[in-house]
Amino acid sequence: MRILLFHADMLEYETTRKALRNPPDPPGKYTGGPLVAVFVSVEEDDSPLTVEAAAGEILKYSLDTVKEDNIVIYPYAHLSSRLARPEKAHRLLVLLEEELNKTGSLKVHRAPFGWYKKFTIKVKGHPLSELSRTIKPEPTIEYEGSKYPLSEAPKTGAIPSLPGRVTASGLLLEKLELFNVLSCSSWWLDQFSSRLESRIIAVTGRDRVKHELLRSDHRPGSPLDALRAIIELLQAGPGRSGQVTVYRLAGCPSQTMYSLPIDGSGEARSVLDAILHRAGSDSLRTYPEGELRVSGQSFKILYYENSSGPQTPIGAVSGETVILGPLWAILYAVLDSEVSIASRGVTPYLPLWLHPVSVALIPAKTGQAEYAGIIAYELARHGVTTVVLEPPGSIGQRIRQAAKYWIPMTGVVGPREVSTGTVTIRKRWKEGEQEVLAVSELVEQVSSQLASTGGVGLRLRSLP
Ligand code: A3T
Repeated sequence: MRILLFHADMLEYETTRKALRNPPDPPGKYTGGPLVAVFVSVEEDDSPLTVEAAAGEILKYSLDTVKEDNIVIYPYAHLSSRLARPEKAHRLLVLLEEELNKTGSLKVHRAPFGWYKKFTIKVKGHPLSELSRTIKPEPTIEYEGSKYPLSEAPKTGAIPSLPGRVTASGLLLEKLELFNVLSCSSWWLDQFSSRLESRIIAVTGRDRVKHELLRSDHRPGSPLDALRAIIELLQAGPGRSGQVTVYRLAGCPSQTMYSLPIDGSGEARSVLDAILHRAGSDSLRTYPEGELRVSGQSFKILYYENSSGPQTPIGAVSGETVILGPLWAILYAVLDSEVSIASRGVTPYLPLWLHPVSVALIPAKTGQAEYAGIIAYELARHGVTTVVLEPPGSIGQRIRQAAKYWIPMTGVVGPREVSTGTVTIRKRWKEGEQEVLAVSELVEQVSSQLASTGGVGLRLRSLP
C-alpha cells in the first residue's frame, strides 16, 4: 500500500464522472479543513494486516506529528504500478476507515471510490506537511520490547524438540532436510504460517481475520501446554464469536495458533483436511479420555493419528470453537503424514498453496541466469514466490537441492528455452514427468492455483 499524507488547511473535491462501470460508492463532494488528507493506492499483495499497519502510520502522523483529528481517506490509483483490483481495493479502504474509527477520537471521511474527481488542496507547507509511505504487508512481531518485521525477527530456536510422544516416522523426520530447515529458521515458519492463514481465510470465506499478539513469558514446551495457555487467554478476553483469530506468541512464530468458529458448515474440518491433504479426515480424532479442563470448561483434544495410533495433539474442540495449533504441531502432522506416504515409495510433497517457495528456476549456465531472473520477476509480480538457483553446481545438483526443500515445481532453462520463450517444468506431484511451458502459461498455471490463497510473491536469490 502506498500513501501520501498531507497536512492541509483545506481540501475540496467533487466527483465528476464514473471511473469504473459500477462504482461501489455513490458520488459526492466535500469541503473541509484543517485536516490530514491521506491519498491511498491499494496494491496487489495488501491484506488486512497491511491495513492495520497503515492505520498505525496514519494515527501516528495525525495524532503525534501534526496533532490533527480530522482525516480524509482519498482513493488514489496513481501511486503504484501494482494496483489491487477495485473490489479488493475498496474492501481494504473500508477496513482502513473502520480501523481509524476504532479509536473513537477522530473524524474520518472516506472519499467515493471508483470516480474521477476534481480537487483542490491547500497544503500547510511546513516541513512535515507532506509525507509518503510505502506500507509493506509484512506483520511485525514484538520480541523483548522491540518491534521487528517478521522476516528480521531474531531467530529463536524455531521449533521445539519433539514432544514426549514421538511419531512413528519421527526419526525419519529429523533426517529430513526440510525438517531441519524448519527447526532452525523462523523465515520458513513465518511463511508456512502466513500460507496456512491465507488458506483458513480462503476456506472460511472470511476476510476479517483478527490477529492477537500475545505477550506472555510462557514458552510452552508441549502442544497441550500451548493449548492450555491459549484457552486461558481466550477465556480472559472478550467474546469473539464468529471470528477467526490468529494468535501469535511474541517472538515465537512456531507457537502461532488459530481459533475457528464452527458454524455448522464444517469449516474447521475442511481446513484440517486441506492441511493434511493426503491423509484424510480419518487421521484426525478426538478421544473420550483426551480432555483438557481449563477453568471448569472442557475441551476435547484433537489428535493427528497415523497407523501406529494417536500422535501429536493438533488442537482442541469445545462448543462452537476449534483451536488449531500450535503451528509446529500442525507441521509435524503434515510432514509425518507425507513421510509415511513416502515410506511406501511415493514422493512426498506439500500442496502448492502451503509451500513457502512455489518454483525453483535453474539456469543451465550463467548465460541463462538473466532469462531466469526475468521469469522470476514475472512470477513474483503475480504472487508466486520463486527462487533462482544459479551455478555453480551441475543442473542435477541444483535439481536435487530444490528437491531437498520439497519445492513443488522446478523449471530448467537452457539455450533452447531462451530461444523459444519457454521453461521445462517438473512438478513434484507428477513424478517422472516433465513439460515444456511458455512463460505465460507457467505464470497463468501457478498464479491461478495460488489465487484462492493469495500468494506472497517474493523473488529469492538463494534459499533462506
Ligand atoms: C482515482 N482519484 O484515482 N487503489 C486506490 N484506488 C483505486 C484502486 C486502488 N488499487 N483501484 C481503483 N480513482 N481505485 C481518482 C482520479 O481522479 C479507484 C480510485 O477511486 C480511482 C478509480 O477507482 C479508478 O481507478 C482518477
